[in-house]
Amino acid sequence: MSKPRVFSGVQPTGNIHLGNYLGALKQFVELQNTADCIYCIVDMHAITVPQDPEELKSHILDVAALYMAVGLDPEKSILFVQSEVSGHAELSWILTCNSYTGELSRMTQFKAKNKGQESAPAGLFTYPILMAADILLYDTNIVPVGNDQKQHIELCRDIALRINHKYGEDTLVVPEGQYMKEGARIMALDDPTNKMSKSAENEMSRISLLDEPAKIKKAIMRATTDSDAVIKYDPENKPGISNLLTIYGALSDTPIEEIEKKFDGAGYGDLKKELVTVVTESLEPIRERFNSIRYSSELTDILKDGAAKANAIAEPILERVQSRFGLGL
Ligand code: AQP
Repeated sequence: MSKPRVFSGVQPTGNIHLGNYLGALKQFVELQNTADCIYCIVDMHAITVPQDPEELKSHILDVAALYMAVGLDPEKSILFVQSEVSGHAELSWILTCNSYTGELSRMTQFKAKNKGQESAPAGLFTYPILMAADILLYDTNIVPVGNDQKQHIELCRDIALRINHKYGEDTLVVPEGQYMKEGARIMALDDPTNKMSKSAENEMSRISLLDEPAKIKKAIMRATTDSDAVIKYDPENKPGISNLLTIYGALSDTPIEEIEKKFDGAGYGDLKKELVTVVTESLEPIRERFNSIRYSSELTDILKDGAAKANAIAEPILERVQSRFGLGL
């Protein structure tokens, strides 16, 4: 039996944080040994909000180097930049013509990002269609993502099923989302009712994989908790402490009950101090590998080679879809 095809991506909108790592990238690395993996740096998604061109270029290479620093191996996985493969935009248009404005306006991420403004870029509205195109362009079976993307994965499936119903059941492969048991949603340190995010204004709300130990310490020691002083996993009533326990457990591969036992009767300060050590020690080797990869001349060669491989897979799939629609000669 052939290996399942895996596709996922990260936006180059800033440095990858613990949420991206624990929700998505950890799965990317694990899947490399059992699946046929394609991992993308989705730069076209990044421009749904204004980006400084120089910064965007540099963030693309940062994310690529971070992919490899966390363990993605270009010998095992295809690593490339989305805008280097034109099929993403081409398939996206076909899917746009088969999506409904009603379903797009129900996307919670759109509602959160556009804030009801008439002047919000239309790309923010159609973003989930481009994401569906990214996935469907490679006949993907599995999409490893954080659970903030669940709604977008469901939309992708709906669009694929709708097109298959109309143009033939084998027009598109209908993918499944895959979510981590722990770490599927890491919350912001300053407000544990919101997810940790690259673009949040407060730097202390997140820990980026490249943060220095002093910044890590400051962000964790300041993390919002509660006044009840019991170290217990209870996301509904104790979202701050539960988030810290999730990060601790996921980075140290320790079940949460074991951490609760370890800190039974201890104070929040004790948990935070030890979490600083766990996070710092986990991120140090990643930072070191990043520094050796980021400025090596090989990085762009790896991405160019990845784009050529991705394009070779995408082209016949796009042609198949175009022909079902009667497009072209
Ligand atoms: N807080 C999170 N917890 C778990 N997983 C998360 N992901 C994002 N935030 C969390 C997962 O990381 C992958 C890459 O995300 P993305 O860069 O494509 O976009 P995003 O979901 O919009 O992430 P950010 O960090 O919040 O970026 P900005 O601020 O630019 O919008 C995805 O699999 C996502 O689920």
